[in-house]
Amino acid sequence: MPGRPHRFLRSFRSRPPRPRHGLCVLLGLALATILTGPGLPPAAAAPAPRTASPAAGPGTDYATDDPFTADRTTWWRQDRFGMFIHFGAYSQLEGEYTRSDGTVCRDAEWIKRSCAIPTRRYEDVAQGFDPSAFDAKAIVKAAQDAGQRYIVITSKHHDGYAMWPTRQNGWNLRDHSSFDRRRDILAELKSAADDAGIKLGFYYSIWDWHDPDFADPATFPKYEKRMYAQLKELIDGYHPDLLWFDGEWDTDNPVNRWSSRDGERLEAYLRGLDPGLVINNRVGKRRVVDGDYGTPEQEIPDAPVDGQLWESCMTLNDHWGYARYDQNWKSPATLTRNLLDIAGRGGNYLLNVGPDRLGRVPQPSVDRLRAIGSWLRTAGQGRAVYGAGAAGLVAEPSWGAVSRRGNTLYASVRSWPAAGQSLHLGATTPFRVTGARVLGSDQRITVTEAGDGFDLTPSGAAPDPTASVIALTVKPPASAPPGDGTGLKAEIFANDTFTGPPAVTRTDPTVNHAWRYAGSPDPAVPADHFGVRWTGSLKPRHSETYTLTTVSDDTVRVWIDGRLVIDSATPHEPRVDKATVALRAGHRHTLRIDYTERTGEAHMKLLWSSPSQTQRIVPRSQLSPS
Ligand code: FHN
Repeated sequence: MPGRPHRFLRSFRSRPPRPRHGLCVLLGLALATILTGPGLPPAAAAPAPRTASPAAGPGTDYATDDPFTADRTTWWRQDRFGMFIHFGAYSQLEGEYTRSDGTVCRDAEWIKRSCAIPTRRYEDVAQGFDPSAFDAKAIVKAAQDAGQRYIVITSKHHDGYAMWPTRQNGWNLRDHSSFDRRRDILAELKSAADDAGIKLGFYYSIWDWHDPDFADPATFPKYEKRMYAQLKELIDGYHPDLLWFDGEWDTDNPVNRWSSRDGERLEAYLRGLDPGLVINNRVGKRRVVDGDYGTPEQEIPDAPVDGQLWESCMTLNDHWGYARYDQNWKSPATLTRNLLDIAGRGGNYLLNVGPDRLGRVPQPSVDRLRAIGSWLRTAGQGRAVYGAGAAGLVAEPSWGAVSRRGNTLYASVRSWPAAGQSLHLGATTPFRVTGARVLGSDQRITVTEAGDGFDLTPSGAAPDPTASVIALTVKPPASAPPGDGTGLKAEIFANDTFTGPPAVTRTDPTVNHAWRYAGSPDPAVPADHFGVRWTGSLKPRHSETYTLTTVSDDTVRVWIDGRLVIDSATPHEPRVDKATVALRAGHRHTLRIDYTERTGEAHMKLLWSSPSQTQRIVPRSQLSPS
């Protein structure tokens, strides 16, 4: 019986749980109780069959912009640091449950499942839930004090308990608790966040342990209908800036059959409701083609993620939900350094708090968050994070992190050199340093060209034990002016062998397409068995080694100046391929891309990056059809 890995495998919790068999009997019992859940109000009429896709069909392209550069995602890419809040009926138990036989079982937001709490018993627990001390203004202030510029709160976790007065069932904070029925904590949080200029997102679990219609394929459409309706309630009622999906992975108890096709349909529905939404990749199957960004959990990628924006989510201790016994708090220095590592690799940091049963954020959490905020507010050190991103121009050093914001590199030094010693910074492309200063100190920094880069020699001690920031003003290598390109010539074949004349010939401004299951490049072209040949030239702005990245399903081959640089011709699921090519600023390099869709999903994106250029879809201005 699959489930979340056992405690000693806890570190794997951050990955979708894998089937496990040791808990079969126990969880089998839990399954029996889950399926005999509370009497629910009559379900809404059965929805359209799951295969229907509201907006799909040949000629549909779900890629509407490039998340790396879109106005829609600008706030998210600039803010960098957010607060995650895990708060729900499980919080009432504060991480501990005493079974009828007197044994004590511990977990947080998974406690119902981990401790096999009978549904009726869990419902009684929820009935006693009364987070009367929930103070939205205090929580928003804690986020502000931390320097967190967006908040994501669990609106519904796996236990299915809604934290707003949903009309889809009675399993929610308004209708099934001891809480003041006049209050709505999501509305309170939305109001406080708006007043503070902080963006608000909702976490929503697809996987639902409580809804009896979830587990059975025959009744899942009823659950799905309620899920769509709940999400519409959240969007219409609270206007969130972001939706953070979870519970999308294959698992049992109850069986979770969520598919990439389900995710395609849900994402299209949500973007139809609000085109401005930012949505994570767990709306689908946590892949590079799902949503706007990837979601590594309890870990930090060691470099910018290929093909997708990303956000690392992490706990302050060892639990997402509140667990009163868990005092294994990460230090403020570790947390601040995590944030700096993440910003230097172009990611976001979503750091979690778990309020207790009364709705109070634990003081150790508040203290750590405040310490991070204090570092960010000191001597303008926050400029190393907010609006900053991957440094590109330099290799990540062993002594700290380096982020870039405009023509300033922020070297956040954890291991300050001894007096007279230097820090080496390896350059990945030639550039000049025209200024250097230590934030929060008037000491001098001597910058000397050395080997593959520069030696930085401070004249004084580290001003900050957590990390001291050396701001380097740089003059990047000369670049060509923005191009006046119009895009690439696209020959679209109604077959996947490029046979005969193309069905459609046009100019595509970029190669940024998500046709998914039912879409295709043109209404005249079927959703399966088609091919696209893009030809023309690309004109880089920098004379550097570029990384060309494709995100493709089913096959792709790329030629630059007649040389095959990506050959991914075996049909595949959505995948990333890369090539490094030396390009010359202002020079037209010939480009050809042969892409085919066989059956199933269809995706094709061409991105690039270089030391001077962070990752993005190759822009129209740099592409020409000849
Ligand atoms: O199972 C959940 C877990 O409870 C928690 O919500 C994390 C944080 O996003 N996500 C899932 C585990 O990947």
